[in-house]
Amino acid sequence: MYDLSAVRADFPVLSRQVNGKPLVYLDNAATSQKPRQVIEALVDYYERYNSNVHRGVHTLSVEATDRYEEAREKVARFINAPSAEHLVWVRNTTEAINLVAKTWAAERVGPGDRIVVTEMEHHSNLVPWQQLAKERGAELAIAALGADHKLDEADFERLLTPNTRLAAFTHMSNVLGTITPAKRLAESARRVGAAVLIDAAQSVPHLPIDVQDLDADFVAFSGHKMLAPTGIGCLYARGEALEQMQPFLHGGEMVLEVTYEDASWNYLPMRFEAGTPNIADAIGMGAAVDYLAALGMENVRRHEVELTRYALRRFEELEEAVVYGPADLDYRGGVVSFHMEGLHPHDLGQVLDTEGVAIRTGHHCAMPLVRSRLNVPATARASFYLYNTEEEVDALIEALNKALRYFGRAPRS
Ligand code: C6P
Repeated sequence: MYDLSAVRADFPVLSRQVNGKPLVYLDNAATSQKPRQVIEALVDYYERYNSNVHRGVHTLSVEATDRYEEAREKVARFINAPSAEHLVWVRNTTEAINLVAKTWAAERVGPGDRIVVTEMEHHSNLVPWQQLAKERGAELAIAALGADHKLDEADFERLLTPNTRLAAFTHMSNVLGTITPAKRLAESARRVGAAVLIDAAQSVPHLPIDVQDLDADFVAFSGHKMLAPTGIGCLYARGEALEQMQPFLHGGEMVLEVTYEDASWNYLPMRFEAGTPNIADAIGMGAAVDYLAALGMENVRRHEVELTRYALRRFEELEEAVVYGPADLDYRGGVVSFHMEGLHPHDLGQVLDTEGVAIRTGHHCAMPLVRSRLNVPATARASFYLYNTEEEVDALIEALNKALRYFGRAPRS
């Protein structure tokens, strides 16, 4: 295991106070905090070699290009992609999924075809498919969750018909923390000839990931949830899948030869990276995966399992709390969504903020799951990361008790 207090010392924001209390940051599923090493990588780029990439022969441009491409290689190694050519830089998971929907899928999904998703998708992995299905006269089939909030694998299998072109599913739910058996699901989808897209926004930051082992066609994730800056993310695509995709944006960098009449496309993955890219943040993402790799993703996962086990135990003390998500920690990440009887999550979030505790409240961009499946307008959600501690879980529980007293839901002690 790693030294938790040394890790915490790397994150400047963790030493700040909020409303006169030490910050307890439990909104990591929304975005993670950044270690000094990532912040310094950004400063270093802007102070020493700020320049455009793939364009200049001068020293700064060569340095920037080298660091930018090195970052791509680091991320490729981090997820065990066969090579960096399989990684397209995008802004975030949402853009990665839309890129597939607007290119690969738009050309392959037609009337009568089927796309399979699950009941727990984030809007980013639901709305693009819902809209594509509408445009193309295709059908969107939704695999159910079991009573335990794990994916009902039998239902998923049942929906995989020979006309299924794509199975697009989350690897970890941002609301329930549910981890899906992505490799098994991908194998099942392949058996009917469907392609596979994995929304790995919540899994790449928290679990060891091997995209070759998962054997998916597409894997989408965001840098900002894994210690990297905002505005940078990745689409991993299997070689054949990328080869088959037409570019989405046309312009500089994505072309090889241009005449007034026509143009030919650049090599992979640059074909999908039109215009000046987000150089600094890509380099920052390289620094982020260096940091995660040095800790070891098995250690990150182990730490979060123990913290989640502890949090779930402490939540049992709160009679008023309905906690969602699987009890089986093999199928659960560090996310605890809950509802307090008679208390609106938004009010709860505000009271917790006065105690320095940052959680997210709302539908978490998974409105159908929260409203139709969990049957509540919103939930409160605490989400953990590699730097969170049991003392912070205690602070959360204490703040919740305070909120209950404040709203007259518990005896004043
Ligand atoms: N979930 C949350 O608070 P972007 O915004 O593109 O980086 O990530 C979208 C996304 C896609 N899939 C899953 C499973 C996600 O959790 C998210 C982002 C954040 O839960 C912000 S809504």
